Amino acid sequence: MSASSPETPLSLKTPGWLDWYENPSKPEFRLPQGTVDTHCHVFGPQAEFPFAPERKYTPCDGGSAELFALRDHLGIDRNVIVQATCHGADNSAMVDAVRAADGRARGIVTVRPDVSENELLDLHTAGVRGVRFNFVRRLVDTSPKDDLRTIARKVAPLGWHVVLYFESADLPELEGFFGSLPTPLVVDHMGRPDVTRPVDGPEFTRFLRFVESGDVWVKVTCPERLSVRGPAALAGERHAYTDVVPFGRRVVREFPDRVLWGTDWPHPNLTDHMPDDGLLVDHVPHLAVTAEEQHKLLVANPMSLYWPGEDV
Ligand code: 0GY
Repeated sequence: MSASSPETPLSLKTPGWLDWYENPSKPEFRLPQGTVDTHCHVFGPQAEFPFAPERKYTPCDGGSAELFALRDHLGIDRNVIVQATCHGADNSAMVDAVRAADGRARGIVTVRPDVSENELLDLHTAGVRGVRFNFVRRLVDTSPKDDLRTIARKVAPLGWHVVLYFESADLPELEGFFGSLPTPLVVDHMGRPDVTRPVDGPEFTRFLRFVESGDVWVKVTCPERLSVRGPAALAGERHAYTDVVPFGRRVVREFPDRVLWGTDWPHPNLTDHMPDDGLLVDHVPHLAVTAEEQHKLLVANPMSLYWPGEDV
């Protein structure tokens, strides 16, 4: 469906594009056995899986081989591979990666409202368990609610969930729509809080009340994307993105059974630095401070959502 012909010229990366970190450090924090990275992507490789014409950026390649190498390096067991917007609604790179993981990955797709039942069944068989709705304006042109409602109605019978990506300022406008969807909801990156605002202020509190209002799960992901302070740590310490910690910590404390963790590799659209993925793992024990919280965040919660009934 998407293989490029030998004549297809490869597109150049978006100017200023930051490539993923080549030699990530070994984390000090040992991830528990069975850890699931619930938010990562694959980019191409472009020669095999061309990027979508409607994309808003052209990334470097980041295929399944590199993703699985990182998985093994960090001590992760399984991945949930989320369709990246640079591939539009052509899920073939992501599905190919899920298949290559041989049972150790699940997928989240982007589909159009006219997707057929048979296409959805094929995706389910391949390992897909959710669909992503993206409301971030720099990534997608439109997100028509009627189309999204149609998609949600089609995937609900498969037991899938909807992954939501939005900016925190848009939650008041979107909340009613989210609440009307017939599936569990999984929110990317804690709803992208402005971490310069108080963690107990009205904006983040509103987000937490939204989480409380239904079957809503939260990815406590992307400190590197949300941080204003950045990766600077005290000399000799491996604790980066400290300004994001109170937000992640509050979510884990209030909803220990509905939080998920992930790397966001290969980290699309970062502009000031590319994180050392080893440091992202060392961020985890600041969010989930007890062994019980860590096991829920990293193993039990994602297993119940993506591999229900399966033992680690
Ligand atoms: C993320 C965040 C971003 C991009 C995408 O699919 C994507 O292109 O998800 C972003 O630019 O904030 O979750 O990887």
